[in-house]
This record gives sequence, C-alpha cells and structure tokens, in this order.
Amino acid sequence: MTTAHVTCPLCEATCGLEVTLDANQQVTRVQGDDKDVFSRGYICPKGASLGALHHDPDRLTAPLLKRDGEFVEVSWQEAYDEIARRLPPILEEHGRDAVAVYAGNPGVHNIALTLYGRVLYKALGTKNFYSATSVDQLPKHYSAGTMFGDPLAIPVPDLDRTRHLLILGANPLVSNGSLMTAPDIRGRLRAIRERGGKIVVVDPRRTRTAQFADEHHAIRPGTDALLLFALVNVLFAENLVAPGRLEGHLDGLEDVRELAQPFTPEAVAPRTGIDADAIRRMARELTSDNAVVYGRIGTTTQAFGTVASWLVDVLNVLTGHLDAPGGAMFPLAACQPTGNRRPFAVGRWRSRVRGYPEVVGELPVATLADEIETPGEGQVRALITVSGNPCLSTPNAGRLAAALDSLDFMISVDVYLNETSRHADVILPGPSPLERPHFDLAFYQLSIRNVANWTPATLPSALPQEWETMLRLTGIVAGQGPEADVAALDDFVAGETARRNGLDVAVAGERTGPARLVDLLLRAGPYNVTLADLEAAPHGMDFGPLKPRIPEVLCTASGRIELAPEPVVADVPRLREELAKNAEADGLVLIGRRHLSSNNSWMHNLEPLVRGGNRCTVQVHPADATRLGLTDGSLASVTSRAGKLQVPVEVTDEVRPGVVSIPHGWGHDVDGSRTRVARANPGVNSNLVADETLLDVPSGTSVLNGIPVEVAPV
Ligand SMILES: Nc1nc2c(c(=O)[nH]1)N[C@H]1C(S)=C(S)[C@@H](COP(=O)(O)OP(=O)(O)OC[C@H]3O[C@@H](n4cnc5c(=O)[nH]c(N)nc54)[C@H](O)[C@@H]3O)O[C@H]1N2
Ligand SMILES: Nc1nc2c(c(=O)[nH]1)N[C@H]1C(S)=C(S)[C@@H](COP(=O)(O)OP(=O)(O)OC[C@H]3O[C@@H](n4cnc5c(=O)[nH]c(N)nc54)[C@H](O)[C@@H]3O)O[C@H]1N2
Ligand code: SF4
Ligand SMILES: [Mo]
Repeated sequence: MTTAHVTCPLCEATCGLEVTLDANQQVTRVQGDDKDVFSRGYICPKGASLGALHHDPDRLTAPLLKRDGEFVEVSWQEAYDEIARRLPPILEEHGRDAVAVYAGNPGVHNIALTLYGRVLYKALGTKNFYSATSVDQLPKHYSAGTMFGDPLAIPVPDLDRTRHLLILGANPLVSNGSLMTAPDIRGRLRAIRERGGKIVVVDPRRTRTAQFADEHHAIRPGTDALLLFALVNVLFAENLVAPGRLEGHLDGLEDVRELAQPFTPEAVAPRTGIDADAIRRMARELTSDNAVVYGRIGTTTQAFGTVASWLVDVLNVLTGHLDAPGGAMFPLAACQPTGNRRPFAVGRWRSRVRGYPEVVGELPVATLADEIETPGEGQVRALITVSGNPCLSTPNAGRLAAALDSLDFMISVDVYLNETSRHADVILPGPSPLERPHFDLAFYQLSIRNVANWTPATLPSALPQEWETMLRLTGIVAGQGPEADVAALDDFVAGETARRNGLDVAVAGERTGPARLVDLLLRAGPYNVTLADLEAAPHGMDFGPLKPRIPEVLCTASGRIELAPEPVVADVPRLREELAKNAEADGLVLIGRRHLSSNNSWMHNLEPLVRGGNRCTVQVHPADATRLGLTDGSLASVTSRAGKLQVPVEVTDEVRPGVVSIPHGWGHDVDGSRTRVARANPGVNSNLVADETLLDVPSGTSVLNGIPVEVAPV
C-alpha cells in the first residue's frame, strides 16, 4: 500500500488529495489531504472519482486511426506517419489558416498542454484559433485588458477577509468557484456569515448558493449590466462614490457618472425584475467595509457579458474595494509572468466569414462552423482539437458536428472516443491525471491566497506525456516531419523561456519538459523559490494573503486604471436599446445549470458520478408549466432558431417565471462513441438549441444564458 499527495486537476479549486494505492497499483481510496496548506482536507465527489477516472476501461490506451470509417488501434509511429502524410499538404496548398485549432477546458488544468500547446499553436501560425474561452470567461479578459491593460489581471474576491459578498451569475457551492480559486467554498462563505457579514446572490435560479445566502434576487437573464449600471447610478446620486487610495490612479470617473445617468433604479426595475428599493439598498450595502462584487458565468456567457464584467470592477473601484483587503484583489502567483507584458489588443485580425474581431488571439468558437462550411480562400479544411468537446460545449452543436464531417482531416488529442473525437481521423490519447505531474499554472493566478503546490506523477505512464505529443505535432507542422528531435525542440522551448525571463537555462539542471519550464518560471517569479523547494513541500507552500498591487499590476498605456475604456463604452448604446425594450414582450428564455457531480461534458462516463437518476431535465416554473400544459416528468420539446430537442420536464419554483433551465454537457447517445456509462445515461445536448448567432458583441462570447426558446408538450 502506498499513498500519494496530489493536487486535484479537475476544477479550479486546486484541492490537495491523498490517494491510496494497493500493491497492484489499484487506487483503493481518495480523500482530502488534511495537511494541504490551502484546501485542508476538502474534497468533492469529482475529486473522489479520480480513481474511477484512472481505471476507466473506456479511457484510450493507444492512438486510434480511422480506416474505412472504423477506428483501429495503431502504433504512435503509424499515427504520426498518417498525420505527416495528410496535414502538411493542406498547409502547403491552402495556407496556415486552413488548419484550425479548438483548445478545450482540461488543457488549462494540464501543464503539458498549457505550456506546450502554445508552442504547437505558434508553429501552426493559424488565425483560426478557437477555445472554450469564447464560451466562458472571455468578457472578463476583455474588461481586465481594457481597464488594467492586462487580460490576465483579473481581480478575485478576497474571500477570507470580505464581509459583504455580492455574487452575480455564479453558483460556487456547486461549481467550487471559478475565476476565484478557493477550495471549500462552503466553509469560506460560512466564515463570512460568522464574521457578521452578508452574502447576496443575483441569479434567475434559486441555486444552492442562493439558498445559502442571506438574500437572493431572481434576475431576468441577460439584464445584469442594467442592474450593475443602476448600482453605479445610485452611488453617484447619493454621493457614495469613494475610490480612496485609487483616486490618484484613475481615468474616466466622470465618464462613468455620465454613462450611468439613464440607468436609474426605476428605469431598470421592470427589465431586471428587481425592484428599485432593493437596488438602492444593494448599492448602499456595497459601501460597507470589506464589500466586494463578484460575477461569473451567468454574467459572462450572456448578451452583455463584457459590459457586465466591466461594471463589476467599476463598482469595486467606486466603493474603494478594488485592490484592498476584503475587496477584489490581484493575486501574485509563484509563476506570475513578470516584466515585458504586451499591452492588450483586440481586432488584429477578423474572422473571414462574419468579420468578428480577434480577442486575445482567438476568434469566437460560435463561428467555427461558418469557417468550415463557407468555400473560398482561407476556408478551414482541417481541425486539431486539444482536450475539447465542442460538439457538446458550443452553440448550435448540431451544425458544428455536421461541419466536422466535411473536413479534409481532423486530429483529436483526447483521452476518450467521444461526441467530438469520433469525427477525427486520428485520436492521440494522453496519460491519466495520476500519470503526469501537475501544477496549477493558470489557477494560482486567480487564487484567493498566494499558494503553490507541485505534484509529481504518482504512477508511470504507458502513454507518452502530452508535452511530447505537442512537440511531435509541432515538428510536423514546422516541416520537420514525424521524426523531429523532440528533445531538441524541448531544449529550444526551455531556452526561450529562460531568455525571456533573463535566466540561464542551465540553472534548471537535468530537468526536461514542463518540470524544467516550471522551475524556470518559479525562479523568475516573485517568491524566490525553485521546483526543488516545492518538491520538498508535498502539501504545498503558502505565500500568504493577497497584497495590494496597484499601480505595479497596471499595464495600460496611461499607467492608470481606465474606468471608462473606449472599446467597452462603445457597447453601452446597445444596452440603452435593451433598456428601452418592453419587458411585457419578453418570451421564455433558456439558461444552463451545473451539478456537483458533473464536469462539463466529459466525466459522465464515471459510474459514481452519474448515480441517482437523470439530472438532465428542463426546469420550468409552475406558472409557466400550467400555462404551457407541461407536467412534471412529461416530455417537452424545446425549440429555438438554431434547433430543437426533447427533454423530460421538472416543474420547480427554483427557476423564476419566464426562465427554463437545462444543464449542458449531456447528449451522449451518438453513434460511434466509446463511452459505455455515458451512453447509458445520455441526457440531451442543450447546445443543440443554443443559437450561434447570439454573441456578446465586444468579446464574441456566446450567449448560453438567455436564449429565446419555445417549450411545448410532446
Ligand atoms: N450551454 C452551455 N454550454 C457551455 C457552458 C454552459 O455553461 N452552458 N459552459 C462552457 C464552459 S464554461 C466551458 S469551460 C466549456 C467546456 O468545453 P470543452 O472544453 O470543449 O469541453 P469539456 O467538456 O471540458 O471536454 C473536454 C474534453 O477534454 C478531454 N480530456 C479530459 N482530460 C483530458 C486530458 O488530460 N488530456 C486530453 N488531451 N484531453 C482530455 C475530454 O475527454 C473531453 O473530450 O463548455 C462551455 N459550454
Ligand atoms: N461540478 C461542476 N463544477 C464545475 C463545472 C461543472 O461542469 N461541474 N464546470 C467548471 C467550469 S468550466 C466553469 S467555467 C465554472 C463555472 O462556475 P459558475 O459560474 O459558478 O457556474 P454555474 O453553476 O454555471 O453558475 C452560473 C449561474 O449563473 C446563473 N445565470 C444564468 N443566467 C444568468 C444571468 O443572466 N444573470 C445572472 N446573474 N445569473 C445567471 C445560473 O442560474 C447559474 O446558477 O464551473 C467549474 N466547475
Ligand atoms: S472541488 Fe475541484 S479541485 Fe477540489 S476535489 Fe472537487 S474537483 Fe477536485
Ligand atoms: Mo469553463
């Protein structure tokens, strides 16, 4: 029997887990690591299923190649020979943009894919780069980029010191927190209450977090920007604006005052469904000590995602709570990129068919199908998906799935043969989380305490590490063929990393791969630690609570906080049009939801996570159910401009009237996938009805909450 201490790579909470293995290297137990400096023993059902994931017989153990429509297991040599035969001619004949990339969410939880994926994408040199970010948090990068000059400078609630927390569009008791790395959210929220503080939730659904909170406002989907503007309006009207020490670091305060004028509490009340007195009270409460506003998915994947994301931080500035203990603070990670940050840019190129601007190097995944289907120069003819399942996770998924079959060539770097990878010609699998080292490069930059924890691989892997796979593909797209010297490429990457950080690569000694890069980044980072230090601390290192970082964190041209950045302000007229609309004319809209035992689309193949019956229902308020003739347990059809689906009805007053909710990530009953448990509990794919033409305009992020639908009995 052995035990290993690992950081869970399954969500943003970065919990420390203790994994027990028997003599046959079978995982016999997974529990929270009580000694972890950050999570202190916390674990959720997903973390507990790490063993089930590791032992899942459906997880791929060899590359798959499609021959005459059927996948066969092949050697890595055969897989790369096929890629080298088919991919370079497409690049040569049709140019770099003919090959698109879609990078999915687990890649951000995987240092091999984070650090070496970017090497591949750079070598590929395509403008057609897509990722899960444009169905997720892109508006937050946009607002941070324009306000603070750095799209990665995202302030997070200083949860352990806050006394008043206003949450919009997040359900952290279920999601375990996002753009806010904080293991054991329930414990930390409870502590706010124990300090005499208050939690207010704005959400169209009475979620677990809303039930836990002191106050819940069931907002009409897509109207958060109106509510937030009204809060700003009240702060100015009642002379409550007090940015404190930020005063000397601000531009645009008067512009914000002016912009907020039309958005009085009375004006927004009918659209938001929240009455004017409640809005005034919410605004006044934000002026209390250690108050903070936090918005997540419900405020980003909606029609006014960028304006809402911006206003969240505007409120934190106006109340003096940005960059202050207990407010919204900028983490300083051990691997924080220092110096040489490039100023934020958007629109350096546009998507070919619909002309959407690039944002932080990517185009909206909502337009990927357009780019594949539309003939002409620059048409996408090949696709590489890297840890992504866009056939379940992106809007008008039915259209995208059909488009994938028209590609000349497709590669999926994925651990399952699933709804997306079944369209590929070659699937390249990677090791399980227990067979690779782990370090939360991305999430320590969003952490409510400055911590770091390195996890060595618990078990050896029979499969190549994914950084080697990324470099093999890099060799092929760079014209070096399938035999490229991976070690030499890795040396080059490490050399560049060292050079950019003013280091000699030799300091990292004999290390290779991600370990070497992390060692270099740690040495260049703010805490003067090395990977060896982290290796000697299996329960993590704690660098303390967040500290104020303004002005050092700012990277705007002015060196100040841009409170009214022009590209965001340009979208305010669209919001004024929204304000002018008649609330009475609004029809039913669809929103999503998450469950504790799901992880987007890909963990439904683990039996412990799908026990307990079908969770994939459409929730309908009793008043709407009566009006529409729907009964609990019956089947309903849900129709939008994009598509149609059938789903069991759950009548519940958890959702507000006028709103229906279906979780995403289901719909596993497709031909040709190899996920036996998921196929037996398939659910429906809610993204069949998500409309790919509805976007948050500045960022190009999909509207996944607030989709107009019709619901009828079947
Ligand atoms: N309607 C609606 N749609 C949504 C959302 C919503 O709220 N509503 N949420 C959106 C959000 S926030 C996100 S992040 C996206 C997620 O969208 P995606 O990233 O496209 O989807 P995932 O479900 O995370 O699937 C990840 C894929 O990675 C594979 N995978 C898992 N581990 C590994 C690994 O270690 N290596 C490799 N190579 N592959 C691996 C899985 O098998 C799966 O195929 O979905 C978005 N879609
Ligand atoms: N168990 C579990 N955990 C997860 C995931 C998972 O699939 N399962 N996915 C992970 C990922 S990739 C992400 S990005 C995070 C997301 O983390 P969260 O944002 O906390 O996730 P959600 O539970 O989707 O919460 C979004 C909330 O917004 C509400 N909402 C919908 N529309 C609106 C609106 O217009 N306005 C407002 N104010 N609210 C609205 C929804 O009802 C929902 O409660 O979770 C991560 N953690
Ligand atoms: S909360 Fe997230 S990090 Fe913690 S055990 Fe669950 S899935 Fe893993
Ligand atoms: Mo996400």
